Amino acid sequence: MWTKGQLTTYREQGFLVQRGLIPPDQIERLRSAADEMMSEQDDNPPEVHVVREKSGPVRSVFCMHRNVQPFRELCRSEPIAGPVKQIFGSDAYIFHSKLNYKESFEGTVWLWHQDYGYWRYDGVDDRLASALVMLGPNTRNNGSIALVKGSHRWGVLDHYSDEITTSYKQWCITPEALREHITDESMIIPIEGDAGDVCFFDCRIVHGSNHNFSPAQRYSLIYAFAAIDNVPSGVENPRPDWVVARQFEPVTAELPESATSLGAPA
Ligand SMILES: O=C(O)CCC(=O)C(=O)O
Repeated sequence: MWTKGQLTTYREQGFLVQRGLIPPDQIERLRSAADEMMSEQDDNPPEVHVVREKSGPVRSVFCMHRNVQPFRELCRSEPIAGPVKQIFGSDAYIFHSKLNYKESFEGTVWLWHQDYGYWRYDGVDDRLASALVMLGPNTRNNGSIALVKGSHRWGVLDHYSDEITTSYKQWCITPEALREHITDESMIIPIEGDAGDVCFFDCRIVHGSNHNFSPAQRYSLIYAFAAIDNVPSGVENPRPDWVVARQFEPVTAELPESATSLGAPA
């Protein structure tokens, strides 16, 4: 559970990093399950969806939170679900989840974007937040995520659909909007860390990450949560279930009443 100060920092910056939140034995179980999902795909649960780089290695593994036990367990545990419920001031469900893997020397960029730049087309409002759990070292050289502090207050910037840069069709912020808003390199905050560190971030924060040009693989696990009553609606061509979960099971961490009344959601 967060203190009032942590919740205030999250609301001001649009993100909060907690070091060593997940213990090494749990990280070990997550890593083994992740490696299994990446290598033995024929046996994966049917909803688990793998996306590969153009050059072959796995880029993302979606939807392990439903039936792959270590992933299911983690997103419902107090260290992760507790702060999320405080952020929303309500219960939450998993909107989507993915392991973003970057193979050494081959893992590719995530261009600058705001998650809500495309999630808004899924028929949800902006009461969404993510928890990025590092399952190994995340460094500038292996392509750790970078965030622009305070950018969650900029509104939704102009996005376009990039289908050229990587193997994954991605909604990205236009270069014109980037030049207008990110006017100094010091605004970019690299989030480096080790296994067990977690970065919680707002769905409107501008973020991205670089190519992995190091010999070390990068493992980042991202759970995206939505407030329990923020369910997709009114969309003509809904995206598939592996990327927009349509199961609204509440996360189960129990919180005392005092935890959700710390401050009104932004
Ligand atoms: O894995 C990363 O480095 C960034 C991923 C990301 O921005 C996203 O999944 O929205």
